[in-house]
Amino acid sequence: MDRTAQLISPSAERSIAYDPPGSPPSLHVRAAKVLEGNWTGASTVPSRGLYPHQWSWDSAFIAIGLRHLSPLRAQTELETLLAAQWGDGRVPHIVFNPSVPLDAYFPSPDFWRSSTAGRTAGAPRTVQTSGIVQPPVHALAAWLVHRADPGLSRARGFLARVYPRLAAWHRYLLHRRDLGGGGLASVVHPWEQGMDNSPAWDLPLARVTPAPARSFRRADLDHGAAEDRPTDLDYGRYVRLATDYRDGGYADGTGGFAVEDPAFNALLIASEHALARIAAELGAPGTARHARAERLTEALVERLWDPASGMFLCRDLRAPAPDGRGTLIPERGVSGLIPLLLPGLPRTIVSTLLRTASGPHFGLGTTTRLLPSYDLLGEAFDPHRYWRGPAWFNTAWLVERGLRTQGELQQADALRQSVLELAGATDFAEYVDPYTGEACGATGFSWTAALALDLLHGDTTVTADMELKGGNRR
Ligand code: 9WN
Repeated sequence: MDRTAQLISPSAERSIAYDPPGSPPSLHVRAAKVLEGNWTGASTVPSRGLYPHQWSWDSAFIAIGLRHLSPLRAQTELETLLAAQWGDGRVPHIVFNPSVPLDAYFPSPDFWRSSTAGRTAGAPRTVQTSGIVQPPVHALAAWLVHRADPGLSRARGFLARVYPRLAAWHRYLLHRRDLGGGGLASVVHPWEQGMDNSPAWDLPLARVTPAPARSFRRADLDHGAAEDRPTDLDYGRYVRLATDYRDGGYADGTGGFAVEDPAFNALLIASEHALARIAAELGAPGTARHARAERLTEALVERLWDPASGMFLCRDLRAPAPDGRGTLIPERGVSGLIPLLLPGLPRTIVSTLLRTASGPHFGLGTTTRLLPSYDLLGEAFDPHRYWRGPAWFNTAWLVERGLRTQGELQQADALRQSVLELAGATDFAEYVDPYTGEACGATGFSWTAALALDLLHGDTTVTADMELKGGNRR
């Protein structure tokens, strides 16, 4: 950790505010303790038992919450992740902690073999990582972290250091991952999109031959109930896709799974707007990036908007289709609501998305306590199985930000309230039953604590578009 920064800025290490003796600990104190307990010295694990390394999009969400406790730790979180970036620009989905035993998590570093199999793609030599990526929330997080303490950020040259890495990351996604040729980035593995077991993957995964169950040993079942986790068959397919990618030297373009996902691309667009703001802060014009973000928003609408479903869907690029554009996957996932984040979304689409969110498929503010990950009326809906129905706190946070961006303050306030109540009541669960709010998965989960902190301290008095488009309101 950068000791000088602590001298430069008195706010670099804000201490946890302690409650008066005898009173129950506040949500702030409890969330801060979760993040304290999951901090390793340079980054934060998502969960001590289930996920004992650094995860990419988790770290971005964690930094967004950490900025309210320690802007320095929030900056460090992102810097540690970006230090493991590959030469081709990809930011790996896991950065492994060498002191954790190999059998604590599968797939472990000896599966990915990043420093050898990833050599041509420029994998780092000194740190072991996975070879796939996760959603690009990082530029957005860097921008929000900077704004929490601009003095500290400028004194440490935080933005100047992270900007070239974030720009290279976006270049990788926009060039190497435009597998559909329509401008959007594709994911090549369900783990890349972050909603691993979504029913949206069932069709594209059905074409993948599973690796035999005896060829690997799952570690997740040591921590979670088998009926809540992905099946062995799905795990076999995840392993096959990752093995093929590794054995091809992590080169992009030929894999059996290629999907354009609305949340992944919406986050890329929001982050592109954030990069424009970062560039402007560093004295370079951000106009070209804002313009690119607008073009990407048009491509998102053109390729993934489905008027009949009233939301965005995923496009399966490997599905046989006469025009070679692949086909839309007929499953409604929460991913298709996340473009609400985008300031440039056409108003008619916004109105339709709002109707879909509060209608029978998602029950926002009506039948559910927290926004489900998948269609309540979908055939595959299961309120407890991983990403096939339960509610996650990061997607609720994204939709809350989206509602505010679109000026839907009442709905945003109600969602904010549900997140805060359920995060506290479940001891910061990894996810919850969308109807009952019952805790599922791990507790003491980092992004649940971090995003609860963010909503606790965030500004709710303006339409908080996270200052992505300029026109700084402060
Ligand atoms: C695979 C760490 C990660 C999250 C993902 C979540 C889960 C891993 C797993 O945990 O994925 O990356 O082993 O299931 O689905 O969103 O980043 O919290």
